[in-house]
Amino acid sequence: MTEPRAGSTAAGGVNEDLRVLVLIPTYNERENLPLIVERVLASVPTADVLVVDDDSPDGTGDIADKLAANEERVQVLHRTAKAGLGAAYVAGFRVGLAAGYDVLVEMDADGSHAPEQLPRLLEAVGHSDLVLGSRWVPGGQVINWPKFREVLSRGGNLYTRLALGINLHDATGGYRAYRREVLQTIDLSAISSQGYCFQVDLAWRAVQAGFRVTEVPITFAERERGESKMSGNIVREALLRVTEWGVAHRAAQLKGLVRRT
Ligand SMILES: Nc1nc2c(ncn2[C@@H]2O[C@H](COP(=O)(O)OP(=O)(O)OP(=O)(O)O)[C@@H](O)[C@H]2O)c(=O)[nH]1
Ligand SMILES: [Mg+2]
Repeated sequence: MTEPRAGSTAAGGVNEDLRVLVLIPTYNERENLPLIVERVLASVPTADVLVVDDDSPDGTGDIADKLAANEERVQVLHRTAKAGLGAAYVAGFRVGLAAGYDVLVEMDADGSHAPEQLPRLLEAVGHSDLVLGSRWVPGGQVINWPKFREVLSRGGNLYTRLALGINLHDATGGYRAYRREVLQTIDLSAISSQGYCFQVDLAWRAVQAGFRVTEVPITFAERERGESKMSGNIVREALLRVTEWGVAHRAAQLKGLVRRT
């Protein structure tokens, strides 16, 4: 049998040469974590998992430790206090990069991001640098979402597309796969955004750095157990910062235009 060529894909389209780390940030997800980890391990037999827990008061960190003790593909990063989704991901990215992973995946713990759809993202990351799991492209959908959440998400993404002039339909989504080069290029220490804004921030930096960003349709399901950490502040932060980036971007474009003429 011949060795698989670097960059070749195995059955199902997932490139088995790539080392994949799935980052799962958790804050009070004790009911959800075991099932989501089991589903990831089963869906992509070559992927490892890193749970990033912010000292959840409900003991999610201990549950994560038990999962790690039973399965060598699972690791845990314990952080000392709740510092937000963005900070948890940045810490997880650093660990994953240092450990030499080729692809780093973002996935919520609450079941909204189906691990069974991960092969689709990993197949796409074979020919792009950042793959966004997208609710708002043909084939994408949301299940059990209240209408106001859908309106907020669609509206936020439309605004982002217009403000930044990018052709992305779900820049706020949090189910994605990054090639390590993207995260090595972006200055992670400069990222202070949280929530949805964190997701837009990274996508925007990737686009600006010239990376290929693609979208694949996903089915997003509302969490069934545990509490949401969504808040008005998260929405306000995103609106404000996307506007700032949009204005800065348009000003830079205008300056370039004036200089040329
Ligand atoms: N480590 C860490 N994880 C967090 C923090 N805030 C949220 N998370 C996790 O990030 C993921 C997304 O948070 P959610 O509360 O589901 O936010 P959401 O998906 O916008 O809200 P829902 O749709 O209501 O679920 C979940 O896995 C959370 O446990 C945090 O401060 N630290
Ligand atoms: Mg959620």
